[in-house]
Amino acid sequence: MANAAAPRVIDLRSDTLTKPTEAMRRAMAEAEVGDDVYGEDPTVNRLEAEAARLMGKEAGLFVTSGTMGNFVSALSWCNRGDELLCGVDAHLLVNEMGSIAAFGGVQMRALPNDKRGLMNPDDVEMAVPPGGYFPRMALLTIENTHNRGNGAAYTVEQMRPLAEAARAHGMAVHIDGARIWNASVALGVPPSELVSVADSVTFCLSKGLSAPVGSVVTGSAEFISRARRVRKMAGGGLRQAGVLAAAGLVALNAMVDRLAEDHANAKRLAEGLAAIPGFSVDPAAIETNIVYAELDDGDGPGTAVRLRERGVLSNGRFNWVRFVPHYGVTAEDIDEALDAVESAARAGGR
Ligand code: TLP
Repeated sequence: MANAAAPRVIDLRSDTLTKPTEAMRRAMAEAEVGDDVYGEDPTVNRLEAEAARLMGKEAGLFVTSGTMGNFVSALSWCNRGDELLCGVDAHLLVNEMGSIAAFGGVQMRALPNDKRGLMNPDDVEMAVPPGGYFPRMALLTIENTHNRGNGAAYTVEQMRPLAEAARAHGMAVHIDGARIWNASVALGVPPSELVSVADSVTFCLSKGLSAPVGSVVTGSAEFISRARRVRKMAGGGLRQAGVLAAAGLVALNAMVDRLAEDHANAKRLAEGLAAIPGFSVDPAAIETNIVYAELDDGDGPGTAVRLRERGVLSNGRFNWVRFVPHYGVTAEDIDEALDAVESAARAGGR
C-alpha cells in the first residue's frame, strides 16, 4: 500500500536544516581522501587552503562545527584563568554549553551589547584592569553576523574600534563568523576585508551554504598549528574527512551568491510579520537571513506550537519566535508561512 503523502512543512527553525545539494553528494562520493591526522587528505588540504585564501589568512583548519571552531580558537589564544571578552548575547557565551569555560578554564566576561549585538569600544577599555592581581585579558570575540542581533552584519568600520581597543591592551581578536558569508553578501564586501580586523575567524559551511557538516578556522600558520593540537585534544582529528570537505568546497564555489535570496525572503517575512497583530518586528532591522519577532503575549514556546500545528516550524523561546529562511525555502513558502502565522495569531486570541 502506498504511503499517504506527508503533510508539507515549511521549516524555518534554522539555516542548519539545509540538506546537501546533488552536486555536494556527487563530490562527496567521488572525493579523493587520505588520513587527515597525518595531513594527507588532499580534499581537506584543498578546503583549508581555499578557506585561508578567501579569508586573507595564512592557514585554515577544518573542524566539525562552529562550536568546535570557537572552542579551538579560544583555547589557542587563552590559558586557564585568562579572560575572554564577548557581548552579553554572544552565541559562544549563551549557546555553546559553556565549553570554553568548562574545558579551557577560561573566564568569559560579558560586555553590554546593543540590539544589533554590537559592543562599544569604551566598554572594552573599561574592562581593562588597572594592573595588579587580575586575570590576564587574552581575547576579544566579535560575532558577525550576529545571531541574536537579528542577523546584523557589521562593517569593518564598526568592528575596527573594538579590535583596536582590544589590541591596545594585548588581546587577540577572534571573529565568530558562523555566517560571515551572509555579512559579505549583504554588505557587498569580500569576507577577507571584513575579517581583516581579526587574528582568527571561524566560519560555517553547514548553515546557509548548505554543506552537511563542518566549519573552518583560519588565522596565521602559527595559530593554526596550535589550533590543530587543540582540535586533536578535543577528539576532532578526523581521518578520511575529505568526504565532508568535498561538500564544503562545493558550498564555497556554488552556494555563496544565492544567500541574497535568503536575505530577500527574510525581509519579505519581516514585512509580513510587522502587519500581524501581536508580533513586533522592524523590517528595516533585517539585514540578512535571521528574523526574531517579539510577542505581545510573551509566549514564544506557545506560539511555536501553534505554528507547528499549521505546518510552520520556528524556534520559540522566552518572548520571541525566530525564523531563518534558507536554501529550499521560496518566496511562496514565505507567503504560506505568513498565512499560518496570521491563523496562529487569531488562535492565540490576538
Ligand atoms: N547557531 C544555531 C544554534 O546553535 C542556535 C542556530 O540555529 O542559529 N556561532 C553562531 C553565531 C551560531 O549561530 C552558531 C549556531 C554557532 C556559532 C555554532 O555552530 P554549530 O551549530 O555548527 O556548532
